[in-house]
Amino acid sequence: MESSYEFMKILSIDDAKKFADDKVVVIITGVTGQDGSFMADYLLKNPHPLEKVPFEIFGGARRLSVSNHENIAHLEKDPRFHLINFDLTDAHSISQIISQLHPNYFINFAAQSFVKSSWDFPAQTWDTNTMSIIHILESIRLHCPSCRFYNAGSSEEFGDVKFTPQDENHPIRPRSPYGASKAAARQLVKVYRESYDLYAIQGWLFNHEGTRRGEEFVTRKITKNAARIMKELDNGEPVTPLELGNLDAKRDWTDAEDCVDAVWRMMNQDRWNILWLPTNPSTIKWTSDRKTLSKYVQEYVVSSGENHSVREFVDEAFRHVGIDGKWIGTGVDEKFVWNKQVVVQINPAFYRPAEVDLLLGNPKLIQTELGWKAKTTFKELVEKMVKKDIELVSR
Ligand code: NDP
Ligand code: GDR
Repeated sequence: MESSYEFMKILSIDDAKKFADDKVVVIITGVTGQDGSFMADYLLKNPHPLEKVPFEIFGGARRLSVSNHENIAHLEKDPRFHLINFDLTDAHSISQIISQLHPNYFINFAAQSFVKSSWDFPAQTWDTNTMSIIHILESIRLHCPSCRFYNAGSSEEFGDVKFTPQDENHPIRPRSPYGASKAAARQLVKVYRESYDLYAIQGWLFNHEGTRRGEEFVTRKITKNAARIMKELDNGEPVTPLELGNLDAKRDWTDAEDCVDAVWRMMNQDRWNILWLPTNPSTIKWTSDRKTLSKYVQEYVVSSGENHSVREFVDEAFRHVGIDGKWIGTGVDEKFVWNKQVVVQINPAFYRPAEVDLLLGNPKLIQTELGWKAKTTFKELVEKMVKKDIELVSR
């Protein structure tokens, strides 16, 4: 039976079960968001690394009053992709899905993912990002212990950084309720991995962006507004400046489409990890040797290994729309000016109660052990995002 929602069809668990039989079942939560939707695309394009059986992908989405299925609309007709009801704050929904569908992989991208909101909604951030991880881990332990679990960790866990670049040995020093929620989730994942031999891991992904990036995150905010301002100028209309907060913050921005490949490698380390594959290539099977797997699986830093300031991102994005502006002034009075028009200005409302000034990841371990490397350069990433926003604004 299908649900009555007007958006993409959402399967009941009973109907979903029929599709799950004898398949490699992958559950992707947060599938309406950036990473979840790119992960679904990636899996539908790539074969499973160890088994010849096809994937069946179940995307978890929560009910909202207004459709948010834009990122997955193109998957509606794919017979291997299904939507199911899922809410991280509802332990019952989590247990139903895991006990009934018996997933082989559970990839948790769902979260309250906006750092700035985490000061406004600290308890909701905690319930969504941390309490839920207990529910997922408990359900996996009880109903499906061979399921591989990935939880989306963050460079925000490093926060107030001690050394640069940050690698897997960097201490956890969060600066926001969001960072703290992910750091606590990491400890839970570790405890369950070690206590119950679960393949449960949480990578440290640094900022990653793309054409499906949420519009409140700074990169997408910049590319979207660069396209808007380009259009205003082309039409001879007055320009409404883009307002930003801290221009000095530096981030290691990677392409989200590159990052989902890294996540999949982390979830299949018996296929990709060059350190222990050669020692026992045929005996480590992905469902059969949980003890070995849980003992050896690693959590990796995933990043491009290069960082840029918000100011540099502005420069690059606006250059792509033909606005080669100049920065004038300092502090809250700093402005990006082109042809005597203010194009970007500061609004202190976008400052945060505590800032993470600089993040730069060291991706050496994942490069060496899993053969992953960011493919897209910073310039290519900005260009791709700007192009998409020009296309959207021109419709
Ligand atoms: P998005 O904000 O694009 O997506 C978040 C997803 O979580 C959305 O689909 C959202 O659904 C869903 N969600 C939020 N609350 C709930 C809930 N209570 N129940 C079910 N679903 C919920 O995030 P990204 O794709 O950018 O990030 C994916 C994950 O990776 C997140 O956990 C994030 O914290 C983490 N991360 C992201 C990084 C990045 O740079 N992108 C870097 C490091 C970590 P809805 O549409 O209904 O709101
Ligand atoms: P971040 O991403 O907090 O790093 O979290 P965001 O794009 O929101 O901020 C990056 C930096 O830009 C500065 N900034 C602004 N940020 C926003 N959003 N809006 C502005 O107007 C603005 N002006 C300056 C911020 O202060 C900050 O320093 C992202 C999310 O995807 C998390 O889920 C993820 O865990 C981390 O990246 C790694």
